[in-house]
Amino acid sequence: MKIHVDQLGYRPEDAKVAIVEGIGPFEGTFSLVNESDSTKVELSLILGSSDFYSGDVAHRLDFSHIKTPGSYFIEYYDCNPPTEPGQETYFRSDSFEISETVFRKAFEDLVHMFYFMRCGCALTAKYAGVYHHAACHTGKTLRYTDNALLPPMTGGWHDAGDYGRYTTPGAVAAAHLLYTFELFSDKCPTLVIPESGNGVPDILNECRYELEWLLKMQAPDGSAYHKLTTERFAGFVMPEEDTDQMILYPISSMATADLAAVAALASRIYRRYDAAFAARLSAAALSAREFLYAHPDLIDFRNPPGNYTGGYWDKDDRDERMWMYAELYRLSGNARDLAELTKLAGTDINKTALGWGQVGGLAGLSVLFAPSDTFPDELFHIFADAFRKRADELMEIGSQNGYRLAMPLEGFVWGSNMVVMDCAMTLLVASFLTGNPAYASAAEENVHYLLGRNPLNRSYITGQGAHAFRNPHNRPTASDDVEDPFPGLVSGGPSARVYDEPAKAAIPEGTAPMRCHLDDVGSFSTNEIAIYWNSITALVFAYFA
Ligand code: 9MR
Ligand code: ZN
Repeated sequence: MKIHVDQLGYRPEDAKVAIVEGIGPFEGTFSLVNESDSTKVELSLILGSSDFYSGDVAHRLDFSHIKTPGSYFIEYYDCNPPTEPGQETYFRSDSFEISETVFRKAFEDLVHMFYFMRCGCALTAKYAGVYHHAACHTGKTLRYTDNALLPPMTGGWHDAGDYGRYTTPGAVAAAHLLYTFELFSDKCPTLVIPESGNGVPDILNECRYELEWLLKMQAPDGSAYHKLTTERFAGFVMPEEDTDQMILYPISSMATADLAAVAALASRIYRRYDAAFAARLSAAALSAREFLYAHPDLIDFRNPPGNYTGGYWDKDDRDERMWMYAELYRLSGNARDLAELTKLAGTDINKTALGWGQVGGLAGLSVLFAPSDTFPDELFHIFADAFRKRADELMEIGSQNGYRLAMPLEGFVWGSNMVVMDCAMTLLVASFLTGNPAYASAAEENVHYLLGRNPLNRSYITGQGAHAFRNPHNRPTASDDVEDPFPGLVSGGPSARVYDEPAKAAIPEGTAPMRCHLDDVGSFSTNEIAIYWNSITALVFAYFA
């Protein structure tokens, strides 16, 4: 028997559920124990049934009525004497807090993480502490298409556990953070980064580091190169020791549209802090759009022979274009952008997804949170209906799920935690649209899942909770001399199909999806980190912080 809780805890006014995993019978007593004064409140078990996602028989303890801030845990005394030697009769959960600010530090760490991902500059001890390292990836750039040797294209964030820099996921990660700022500016943390104190909110200082690099990824004709990486992934070395040739791979229409969209979004946000930067962003957005006007067909990207870094292959660029038209219309009010947006929104493209490959939901955020006279009502309703419909499906799934996870089974792919957070954000948008707090409450259940209320009793954010994962597939973590990974890293999460050797060896075929995770540095398909997994998590956590 195990008692799973959110290892950070719960906010006083919110629903509070712990999950009890086990077959029973449960003839003993469950209590919520206040750690400061050892007072106990008895809790009654709500029996559940067997749950396919986890393979568990999962029950619930609901202590939503307890609202007093403090440290707590849940315990269980079995009233029957042990029937065999060594049999346990006492169980307890991890400790957790009830506090209004229980998620604030996690949110800060999730945003601070991007500083540690910076490429092309030294991370000094002043800002990076024990995780300091020398400047990396400062060599010249070889352009794939013509073998031209170009000046170094430094800057931006490393994508993930590898040291590649890729335009589409980079643009999406920056966009998540920019929308975080737009929607929750009052919650965005002050960080300790080199730019701190310059009068610009730190989340924007951090985003600018990526945006400056993204601008370098634009070709003179307005198109955007798909990625800048070495031919193959580096070994497990520190970034400054990865000195292989950086190659600028060909353009794609996805990269071009994403760059246009994020540049337009950024231009509107930075305008009041730095007009010149906003103008550069706006010019980049407009020229990328011109390029795509002239090239209406998909410009695909596949790794050329001999290249083995991430592909970020995406066979459909309509969602990227839809997002671009939404942001460009907000930037320039151009009638053609509205017409193109309306046309695409009328098709069956996914309008709620917020990941690197499907960005229809980013178009949704752009439309739904615009000043009310920006877009025609009809268009607003197309996106609003899509979010509401999807949120209703997710609510239903969450209410059936043993661990209250509002995510369909298909979500257990490589990077499932991104899907967990994507679903949470869909629910938050529905809550905003309808004023119905039940959606936000369902979204929070996904936060609890991420923070340890899951069958593995594992917090999927480093440094947060009693049993946070510790061995990310992340090159600096594996090659520095520091025991702990830096805080605020989100693990990719369980994947129903695993692709790496350690996970294949450790996770038997047929294991329930929620249990297909291995906290091992070699498990790139379940335990890597990535900027766009962190950024979507930051967006959701901002709401609860
Ligand atoms: O996040 C990506 C995931 O959705 C894909 O299934 C997977 C395989 O193509 O690739 C993931 O992205 C990786 C990228 O290709 C290279 N850098 C590390 C990324 C995270 O694992
Ligand atoms: Zn680097």
